[in-house]
Order: sequence, then C-alpha cells, then structure tokens
Amino acid sequence: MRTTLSGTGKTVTIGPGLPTVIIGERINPTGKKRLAAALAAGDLDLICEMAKAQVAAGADVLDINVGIAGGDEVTLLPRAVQAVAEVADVPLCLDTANPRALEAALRVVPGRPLVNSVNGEEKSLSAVLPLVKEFGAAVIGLTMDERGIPKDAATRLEFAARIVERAEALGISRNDVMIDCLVLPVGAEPQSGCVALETVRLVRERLGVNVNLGVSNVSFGLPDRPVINQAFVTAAIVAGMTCVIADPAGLCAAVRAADLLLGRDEFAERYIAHYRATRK
Ligand code: THG
Repeated sequence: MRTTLSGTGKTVTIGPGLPTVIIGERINPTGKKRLAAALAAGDLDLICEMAKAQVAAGADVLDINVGIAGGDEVTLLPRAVQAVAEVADVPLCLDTANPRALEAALRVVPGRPLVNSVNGEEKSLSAVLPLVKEFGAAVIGLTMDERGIPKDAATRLEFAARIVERAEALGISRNDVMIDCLVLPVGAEPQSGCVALETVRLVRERLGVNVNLGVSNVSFGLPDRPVINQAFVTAAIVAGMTCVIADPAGLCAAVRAADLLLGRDEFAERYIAHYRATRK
C-alpha cells in the first residue's frame, strides 16, 4: 500500500508506517472573500503566497481549488497549477468537480499529481477515472454518491469498495486510489467523529488502500477549532489514516508529535526539524 506522488522537485510516498502526509488545503476560495476576488480578477499572486506559506508550515502536497461562482475553471485551474508549480516543488492535488477543468489541469501539471476527487456516482466514476488512467495520476475516492454521505461506516465501506473495483477494472492500481472517509461537523452530528474513525479502520483493513480525511470539517461551528482538529488528527492516525487534508499551520506539530509517538519518526528527526523551522 504505497501511493507515490511527485512535483517539480519533491517525491512524496503515502503509506502505513510512513510519516503522515499533509495536503495543505488553503488554496480554496470557499469562505475566503479576498481569495475569491483575486481569482475572479485572474490574479494568482495570492495563491502563490499561500503555496509558499503552507510549504513552510509543513505541507507535503498542495491542494488547488479555484472554484468560484461565475468563474471559468477550465481556464483558471491550469493557470493556477502552473503558477503554483513555479513557486513550490511539492506534488499538487487537483481539487475540482469539473472533469473538463481536471483534464485541462492534468495536461499542464508537472510530475505525478493527485486528483481530488471521484465519488460513487456513476457520472463521476465514468468521467474522472478514465482521466486518472490516461494521465497516470493517483486519485482520492469519496465515500459518497449523488444521494449524499452514508451515516454508517459499513455503507461507506461499500462505496469505497465500488470505487476501488471500478478503478482496477480500468487498470488503475489500488495503490493509486486513496479513500477519503469523510467527516461531518461533530457539533451538528455527535457520532460523526466515531463513524469517520470506524470507516478509516474498515477501509484500511478490508480494502488495503491508503486513507485520508479533511479533518478541519470536524470542528466546524465550534470555538477553538485547532484544539479539536489536533485531538481528532491524532485519533485518526491511530485508526490508520495515512494522509490528511488540513491547514498545516494549525496541525503540523500535532501530526509530527503523533508520528513520533507511533514510531514513524526515528530520533524525532522530523518533529525537531519542524520545531526548528517554525519557532518564532
Ligand atoms: N476531502 C477532500 N477534499 C476536500 C475536503 C475534504 N476539499 C475541500 C475541503 N474538504 C478541504 N478544504 C478546506 C478549505 C477551506 C476550509 C476548510 C476546508 C475553511 N474555510 C473557512 C470557511 O469556510 O469559513 C475560511 C477559513 C479562512 O479564511 O482561513 O475552513 O474533506 N478530498
């Protein structure tokens, strides 16, 4: 179970026993007025600054989402990908629901990217997986379909199994499929943390694939979100999560500490390097 991604300079491997890979989530205009306005004006300076800041804060991979109301992602996503690749040498994660924008970005992205994402809906499977195959990328599969996110771990496992099966039928190795077990805000849905953790355990054990979560969603609407995210990321790593989508600024130290405690960071090398690189 090894997923290997590359950027212009760095190669990153995701897998059990390896340090947890952090995908920086900040290049995403959702809830960010200034970023949405910059993107609408075709200004890519802000996302380049966000890219550099996230790598400095510990991001191993950078997610790029440029979806704005009325925006043309087919033009904007490849431009954003090229701009970020000029200032950051890490692998990129192409975050779009638009298959034409995905294809345009796959044509220009350097190295081996991660596609974010495919889901269990037939329309998504048949549009996204052939592109993943054609461009030799890796892909995140969401445990949901057009009816939404199942409330229980067993049904989420069924969605995950279907995505892995469809990928393999097209010749995509299960090493290149990572399953996002999806976590809902615990403030609104009290069992959502437990269900996500149970899904992580089941998917790892039954399907033998890498597993990720967008952890910041768990704390949505609650005060002091970083402390909730830090507690949850530790629990998720123990449950078998091998990759996390998050803001590295608030989370990287907790990830490094968890990796250290779980024997994935010999002589505390990465923990100490992160401390030195980020202390004031
Ligand atoms: N799984 C996968 N991809 C994902 C997610 C996931 N992509 C999107 C999202 N979830 C992860 N990215 C974000 C981006 C922004 C925020 C949260 C998750 C966010 N935005 C604040 C808001 O909406 O209020 C604004 C914060 C700010 O200004 O800094 O919290 O789960 N595969």
